[in-house]
Amino acid sequence: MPTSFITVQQHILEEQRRFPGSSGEFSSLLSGITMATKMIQDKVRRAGLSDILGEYGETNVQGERQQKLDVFANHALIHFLGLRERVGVLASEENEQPVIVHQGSEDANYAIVFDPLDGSSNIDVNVSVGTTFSILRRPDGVTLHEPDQWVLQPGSKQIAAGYVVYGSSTILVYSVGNGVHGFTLDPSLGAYMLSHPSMKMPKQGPYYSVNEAYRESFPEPYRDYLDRLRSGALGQPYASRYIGSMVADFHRTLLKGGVFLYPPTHENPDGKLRLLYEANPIAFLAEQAGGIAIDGKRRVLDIEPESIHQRTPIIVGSQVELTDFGRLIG
Ligand code: P6P
Repeated sequence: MPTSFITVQQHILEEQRRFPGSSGEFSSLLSGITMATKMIQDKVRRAGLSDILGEYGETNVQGERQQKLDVFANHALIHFLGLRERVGVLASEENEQPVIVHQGSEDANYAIVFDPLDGSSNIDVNVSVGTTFSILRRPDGVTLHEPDQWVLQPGSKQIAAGYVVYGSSTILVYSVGNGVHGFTLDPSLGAYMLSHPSMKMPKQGPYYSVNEAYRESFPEPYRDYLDRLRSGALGQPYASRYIGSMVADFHRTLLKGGVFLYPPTHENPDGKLRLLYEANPIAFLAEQAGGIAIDGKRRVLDIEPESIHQRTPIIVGSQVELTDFGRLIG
């Protein structure tokens, strides 16, 4: 059957045999993501036509001025994921503390961590934005009275992760640990249709992606690395591509290969991107697609988180570029 006739629901049903202890759980969890992101994309597509643009007038836990779409996206995800009785804890970029969903329910044994609208500062200028998510199983012996412990787990414990990029089309990319698969939203059907089965990151790519405005504040090995990419030392010339929206920059890297990096800077010495709901999901997908994701020293997925909103440097991309970086850093 052509891939275009396989919906994400059908695909999930086939995949969930591989979802640990699944009994329809994964399809229920992911349907919460698909429902919420269809509503988000509807608002994103019409942002200029309604009063959804602009600032909400409040500041979030990150100290960032909340865009109205941020708030809408956060509410949509909390609502639809909160309807799933197997979900016990939700943690969002927009909320300082985790949200306990099913107080006292013995059936609740999943936590979902998400950034409802990554790159939201780009909304007003019509640049791609995205939603990222990470699904974790409740650690043995942890109760709903310890919600932080549900989410403070290394990325290697993710049982599923993915993102939705709201770009020229709306694409959901996810993995349950059995490869990476992409689904394009068909607006006429209102369904995510399989469009990118078994995605594999090219072993080397034509692009490097970094905010070069901060070059002088990168640690020296990062500056040396960028010089190597530009000098042809990796056997080919590179072009620079930087959207300033992590999901879009990673999506291009996944499809075309190359490297996306957000190094330590003077302003963000621990990097800018958040470990739990930005770096971990894309690191999980990168590795599942044959790529590599490190924080400059170790696998992103091996980092033991200490706080929900902690940041990390990230260098993620193809085998050739990441192996070269590893040799440089030593
Ligand atoms: P800078 C968007 O605000 C974001 O969190 C990521 O989506 C993106 O990769 C990064 O920040 C861009 O940061 O400092 O280059 O503007």
